[in-house]
Amino acid sequence: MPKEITTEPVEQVVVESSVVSALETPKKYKVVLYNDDYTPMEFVVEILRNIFYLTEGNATQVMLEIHKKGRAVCGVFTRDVAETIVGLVNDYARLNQYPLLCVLEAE
Ligand code: TYC
Repeated sequence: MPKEITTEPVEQVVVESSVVSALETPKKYKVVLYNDDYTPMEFVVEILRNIFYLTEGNATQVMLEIHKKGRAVCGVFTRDVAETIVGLVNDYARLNQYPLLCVLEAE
């Protein structure tokens, strides 16, 4: 005699709105570099290669975009990563006595 198949009622899942928001995709932040008249082009390329991990070609393109247009988005990251990058860039620029400015912007 085959066992009778019974369907268990599906447990209702109640998710509070605070839990839902915790599960949403984390916000992203743009990391932007600004042009100035004193920071050497090679220094900006070095930063774009060593901190943003751009290739030499891409780093040169982005540096020239900043030089010509005044600013450029160099990458998009989660908040923690963006804050860390901004700190590294500004600290390294100041250590070398250049006014290079790096900021983050919410997407
Ligand atoms: N304008 C700078 C120069 O001519 C080069 C430069 C590029 C500076 C990008 C900052 O974010 C920058 N030496």
